[in-house]
Amino acid sequence: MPEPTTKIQKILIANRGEIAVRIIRACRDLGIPTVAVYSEADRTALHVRFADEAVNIGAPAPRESYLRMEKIIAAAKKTGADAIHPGYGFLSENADFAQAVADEGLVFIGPSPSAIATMGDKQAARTAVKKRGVPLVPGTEPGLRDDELFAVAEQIGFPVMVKAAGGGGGKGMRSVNNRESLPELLATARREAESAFGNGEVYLEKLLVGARHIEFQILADTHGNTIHLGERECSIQRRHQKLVEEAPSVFVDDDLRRRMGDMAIAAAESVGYVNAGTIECLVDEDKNFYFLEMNTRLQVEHPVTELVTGIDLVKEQIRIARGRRMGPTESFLNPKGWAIECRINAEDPYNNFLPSVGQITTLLTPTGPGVRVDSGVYGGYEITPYYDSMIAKMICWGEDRAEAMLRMRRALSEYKIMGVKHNIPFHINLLNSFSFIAGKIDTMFVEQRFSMDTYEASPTDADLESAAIAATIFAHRKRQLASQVVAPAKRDTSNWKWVGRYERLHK
Ligand code: MV4
Repeated sequence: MPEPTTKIQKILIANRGEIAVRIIRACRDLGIPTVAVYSEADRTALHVRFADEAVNIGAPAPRESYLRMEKIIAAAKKTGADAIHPGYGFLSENADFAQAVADEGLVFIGPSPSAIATMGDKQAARTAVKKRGVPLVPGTEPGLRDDELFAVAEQIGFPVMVKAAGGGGGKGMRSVNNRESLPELLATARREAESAFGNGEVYLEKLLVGARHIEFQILADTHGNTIHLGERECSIQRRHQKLVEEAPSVFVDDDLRRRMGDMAIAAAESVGYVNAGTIECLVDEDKNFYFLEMNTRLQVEHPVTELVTGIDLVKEQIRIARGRRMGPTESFLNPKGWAIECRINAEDPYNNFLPSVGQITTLLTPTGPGVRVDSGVYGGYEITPYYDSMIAKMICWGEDRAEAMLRMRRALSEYKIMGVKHNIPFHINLLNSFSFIAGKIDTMFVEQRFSMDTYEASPTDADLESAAIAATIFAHRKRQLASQVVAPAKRDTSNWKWVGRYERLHK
């Protein structure tokens, strides 16, 4: 008997920028026509140019366009799209949107509204996964009175973290260092949570310091198959914006991967999860791991998993939404090599990462062996202030971590973006940092131990230890590869200088 399938003959992409382009590409590979939606500010955006059809959905502000469910559903109806891919951000983790799409007889390419709702309520998520034996950060149960919260805080010990049930991704969280400040911070957190998420519920967790942020990619089909595609190391971040991700993690050995992978599958199964999702964890120095939350969407950093597994995650999402079984699982279980992603943001790393707007006057995008660039921009494109500042992602693959890093350094040095400030100098310096090269990173690294002038400071004992580890890593590489290690980037790595040299050479 043939497998039951859901008809998907045209897909509307309810997003913009690089992720809309990424999804359109998967659709084109599958021979599925696409519909873009766009705001007034995005008339000339790349996703509009690449889609087969495009519908204007309103003013630039997301509340007037990309967050308007009814306009997006109307655009699908008008163009005859039978499925909607939400991408990440915007409506991607909105259970009401997933329900509204289904109510209109359209396919939501993602999990069920109930799975989104349960995982979206971070307390409900803790309760759900706990039933399957998933390890949680020690913390409070839902529905406690203040005196009960105080008692649990004493029991688990300070510092603790107050987290909003309706938050996530670092939103609505704050640390509490001592018992004296708890009552006031709790009250403030409730007020803020009520106004930010329309849900004043908060809970406490023990604050884990110096842990790594490691997440597992999950795929689940409608036939009861749930698998994981390994981990991504996401500790390189600043103010909860990830900047660099890699797969696998230097910290995860085969045994830890097996145990964390089993945990991630159990967490997804606890809510009957279907489609692609991510289990976020903290892992401490002793390799104890704890479930933090589940992201019920495709993530920005999904390409690092794609490059080490050979899986096209967007194709798999569509395949699953069609009711088909997942592809041959053996290929999922054989990750190969190493992948690193640098998020290219229009932000000035020399000025507190201040967002930069304006026209991209010149754009030269790297390519060559092991280089993938997922971009939402082109030369002449105007970057507006309405949306996030990520304009592209560069993902490099190598046989091992050293080769992936060397290719990333090569590609970063080729990347030329002029007209707006961008964070490529940050990435170049990061890839020259001893700690990063040695894999000695945690979630505090960028904010507390890295600066754009790191290479000018005298090295600390920790730096020297890292350098020794790095030297060992590089000693295992060919002399030819090691010789490509370039000098640390100074301020003169700006594109202006590069263009100047180019012109001198050719006059
Ligand atoms: C934590 C934590 C430490 N202890 N919870 C951030 C994103 C969201 N998914 C949960 N996050 C964290 N939760 C406890 N109990 C550390 C993080 C965290 C983090 C915190 C501060 C600065 C950067 C961070 C990066 C990743 C995770």
